[in-house]
Amino acid sequence: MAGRLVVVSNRVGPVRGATRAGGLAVALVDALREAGGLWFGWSGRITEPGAGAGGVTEEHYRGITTATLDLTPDEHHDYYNGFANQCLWPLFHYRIDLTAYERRFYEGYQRVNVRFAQALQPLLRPDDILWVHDYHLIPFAETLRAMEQRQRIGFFLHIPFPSREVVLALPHHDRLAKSLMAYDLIGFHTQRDVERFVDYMVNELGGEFRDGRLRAFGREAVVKAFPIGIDTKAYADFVYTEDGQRQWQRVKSALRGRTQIIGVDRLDYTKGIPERFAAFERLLADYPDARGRVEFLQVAPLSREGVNEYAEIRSRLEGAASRINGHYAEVDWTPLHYINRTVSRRALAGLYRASKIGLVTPLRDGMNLVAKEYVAAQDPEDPGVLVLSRFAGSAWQMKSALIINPYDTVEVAEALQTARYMPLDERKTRHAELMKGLLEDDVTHWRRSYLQALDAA
Ligand code: ADQ
Repeated sequence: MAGRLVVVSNRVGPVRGATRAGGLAVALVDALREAGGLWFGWSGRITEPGAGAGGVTEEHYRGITTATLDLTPDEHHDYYNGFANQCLWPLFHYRIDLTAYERRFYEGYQRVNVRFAQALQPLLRPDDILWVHDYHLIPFAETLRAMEQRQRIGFFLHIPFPSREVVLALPHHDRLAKSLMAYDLIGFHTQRDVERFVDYMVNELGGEFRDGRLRAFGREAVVKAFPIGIDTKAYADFVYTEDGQRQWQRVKSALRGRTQIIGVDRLDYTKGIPERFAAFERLLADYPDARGRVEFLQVAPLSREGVNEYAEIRSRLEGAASRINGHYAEVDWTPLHYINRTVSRRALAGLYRASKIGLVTPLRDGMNLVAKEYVAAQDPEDPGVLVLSRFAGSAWQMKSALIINPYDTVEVAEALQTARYMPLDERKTRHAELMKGLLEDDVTHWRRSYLQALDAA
């Protein structure tokens, strides 16, 4: 790649060693390290206007520069909680019923994109290559283009692109579509997302699509799927770290030979956690041999607490958990363990390893990295079984999992029962097939292929 890499995302994560949180943050930091680069976005802080919210804070660490801005309370309300998380997020996950559209959200969204672009512009060099991430920043490139910036700029959407009828419910959808066309490369997780995007652009907005290139609004962009992966090798090694081993041993001895099912998600209504609880309840109701022998551990740290729907789903799950335990628990057996804390990545690997079944049931998900982490953490000689929603992007790659419809609790309960009794040979075969895919399409492959395509776009 020729120039310096500039990554732009809503939130800039920590770049120093052990504190690096999610898989995406790690992937981006690695990309920036490889080429040396700049990471630009929100600091995570909310500051009153005039109290420093306007300025850029620059930090340097091992060849990576981070440049961050604070949001004002209004910006945070309208842009982040409002348009991004109460409008685009639910809509793109097919939850029109939860989509709150307010004119001021949209205006705040545009305003923050302009302010971010204005703040980045003086830091840019003519041969930089920009990689902009996710639904918070759709208008970003168009704003930069209006400031005569001619660098190569790519966009990657981490959430699903919904079908045309759903997009049409969004006021100003065509305005946003036009903004997207200011990018040179528009990347999605799956070929299905590409197809839905192209269908919308061509059949609704009169675009033309040929040989992977989309023409619309007098502009041209390459449109392509780049399924994100995890750092598969490193993840498999997490199990053998001190934290991983400690967690694994701790759970194993607490289980006393029982089978553990595990679910791990940010607490979000797209992840299908209530449906998952219901499927587990069905397992206990329909298969009495599971009672006393199976436990379900759900780890779901709270997220986006400023948005109402997140408080609602939280109390709904607390109710369901206590109902299930109230009905089925014995003095020496608690069927459902529900934890709202974040666990370190290494400890999480230990939890996955101790769980004979990974239960991943989003109602819609761009990709879902938990499914991949669960498989990577298994013992190849005695692996657990992944039960995976057909509505996760990862289901298109992970065909050797037990693929289910998360709305059909009877089907999910059956899959859990199948997983419980799956013979070792079959578990090993499925796991080997899944691992082969995870090792080939890992996170390094994802970012290299994206950046190559951007370079060539
Ligand atoms: P998310 O919606 O956050 O990401 P996901 O892909 O599952 O969903 O990633 C979650 C990450 O958070 C995983 O790495 C997981 O280990 C971690 N995590 C979850 N719960 C945790 C806990 N209790 N403790 C510690 N870590 C925890 C969005 C899209 C996805 C897409 C990703 C990447 O919604 O569809 O896969 O971006 O593109």
